[in-house]
Amino acid sequence: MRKILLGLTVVALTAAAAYFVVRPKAEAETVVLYKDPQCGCCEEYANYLRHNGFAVTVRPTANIYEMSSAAGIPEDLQGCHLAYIGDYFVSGHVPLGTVNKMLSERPAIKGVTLPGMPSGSPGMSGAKTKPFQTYAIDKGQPRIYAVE
Ligand SMILES: [Cu+2]
Repeated sequence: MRKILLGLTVVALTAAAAYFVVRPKAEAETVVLYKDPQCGCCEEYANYLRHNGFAVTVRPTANIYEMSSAAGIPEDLQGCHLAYIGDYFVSGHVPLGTVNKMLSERPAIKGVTLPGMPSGSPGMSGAKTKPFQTYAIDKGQPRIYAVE
C-alpha cells in the first residue's frame, strides 16, 4: 500500500511539474487585429493566435494599407492585416515562433511583418513552399528578423 501511495505521489508531482512548465503565461497577451471586413485569411490568423493563447479582438477597417504605411511598413513588405501586441505590431501571417521571439527578446523595433500571404503560413491554406522570412521594421532599412 505504501509503495502504491508513493508511486501515486510521484505521478502527481510529475504531472504538476509538467503543468507548470508547459503552461503559458497566466495572463493572455492581448491583441488588437485590424483587417478588411472581406479578408477571410485574416480571420483565420486571428483564430490561430487565439488557439495559441492570445486574447484577440478583431477590428474591421477599410484602411489596412494606409494604416500599415502609417506604421512605417513599406508597401512591398505589408501583410494583409495589422495586429498590435503591446508596443509591437505584427503585420501579416507571422508564425508563432517569430511572434514569441519578439515578445521575449523585446528588440528596439516597431514591429515585424511577413509580406504577402505565403502559402502554408498560419491562417493561409496550401503547402509551405519555402521558409517564411519575417522582417523587422524600425526607422532604418527593414531587415530580416526571423526565418521560420
Ligand atoms: Cu492573409
